[in-house]
Amino acid sequence: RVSMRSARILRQLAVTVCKRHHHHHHPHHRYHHQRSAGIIGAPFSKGQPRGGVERGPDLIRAAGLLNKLREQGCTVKDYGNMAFEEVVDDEPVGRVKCARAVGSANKRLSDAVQAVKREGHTTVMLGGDHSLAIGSIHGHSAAVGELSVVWVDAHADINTPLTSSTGNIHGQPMSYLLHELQSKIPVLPNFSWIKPCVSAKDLVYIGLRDVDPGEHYILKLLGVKVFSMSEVDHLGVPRVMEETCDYLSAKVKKPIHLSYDIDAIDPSVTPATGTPVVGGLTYREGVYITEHICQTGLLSAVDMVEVNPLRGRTEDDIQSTVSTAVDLLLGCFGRLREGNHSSDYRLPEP
Ligand SMILES: *[C@@H]1O[C@H](CO)[C@@H](O)[C@H](O)[C@H]1NC(C)=O
Ligand SMILES: *[C@@H]1O[C@H](CO)[C@@H](O)[C@H](O)[C@H]1NC(C)=O
Ligand SMILES: [Mn+2]
Repeated sequence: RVSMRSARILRQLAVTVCKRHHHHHHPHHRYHHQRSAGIIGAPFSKGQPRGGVERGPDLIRAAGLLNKLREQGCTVKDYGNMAFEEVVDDEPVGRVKCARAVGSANKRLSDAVQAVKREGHTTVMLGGDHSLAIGSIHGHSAAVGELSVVWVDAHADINTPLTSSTGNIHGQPMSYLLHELQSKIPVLPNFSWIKPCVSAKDLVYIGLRDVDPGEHYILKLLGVKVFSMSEVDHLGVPRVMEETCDYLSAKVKKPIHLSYDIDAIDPSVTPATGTPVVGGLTYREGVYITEHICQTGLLSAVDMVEVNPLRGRTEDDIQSTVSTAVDLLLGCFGRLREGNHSSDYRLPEP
């Protein structure tokens, strides 16, 4: 088994070789897999009760995401915002709220993600609430096969419709996607298209600090790899990331789906979100996670969810939340905090 460190060195070598090629042969193929972003806006909020989160995609774009990605050498194609079906009479099914709207929206999103993956991009799904991970991960897997999922969040979002105390589907997406939980999922309207596509052993959580009893039971039952904030405190984020990537690539290196909930970051930095929880990741820890995942060369899809301007008390709250979301996405596409210069840079002579 190749350790992540040697994998990284191999990758750096590959990059050097590619750079040489770049001048002579293949100008368009350098870093293609991680340097081409297909942006999908998903202004959807019915997975939870608070309005405002549907404004996430436009705010993140307005903060300059596309230009900043291009400035760092990334090809960007913006597929715009999706339109979702209006569902009337979306009565609760048991405790589950807005099942029809959530099911229908995620079906569309899954189809969109499949199409964008087939065009060769790393998909960037701008939410919207975290129920959208159902369609995003489903579509990603339908296009590329088995995945590793890295879920960065204050919450595990793994309630089943029957363990959930709120009935909000943004707290349940992983339960619909995991093979191991299928016998525990009741029939819901507009959910019949979902085929479970993730194995518990291919899932890693980072940043958990608000886990419901049923969720905690499920995580232990399935033996899911979890780096809660206690592990982050104990090990530090660099070690957490080494262990995450070693764990996920122990056998085969699968494409990585990074599902990033902005509430993973501490609310002192990202307050404009629906369910903030104290004691989160620092800005630097949050960015480090994206840098490390980018360096694996395996990042194939990213979700950035739960940015909600109506939950910020001040303009600064909103600005800090949105610009952090942008920086996390830049980290996913190779931004270097150490700085950067072009290979033909020359110092000016006096
Ligand atoms: C580094 O700088 C060069 C030249 O400005 C640019 O083309 C390249 O994309 C940059 N790389 C990153 C990772 O920012
Ligand atoms: C979702 O449910 C609504 C209402 O029952 C129905 O009109 C619609 O066609 C369904 N959509 C999908 C994609 O299943
Ligand atoms: Mn979440």
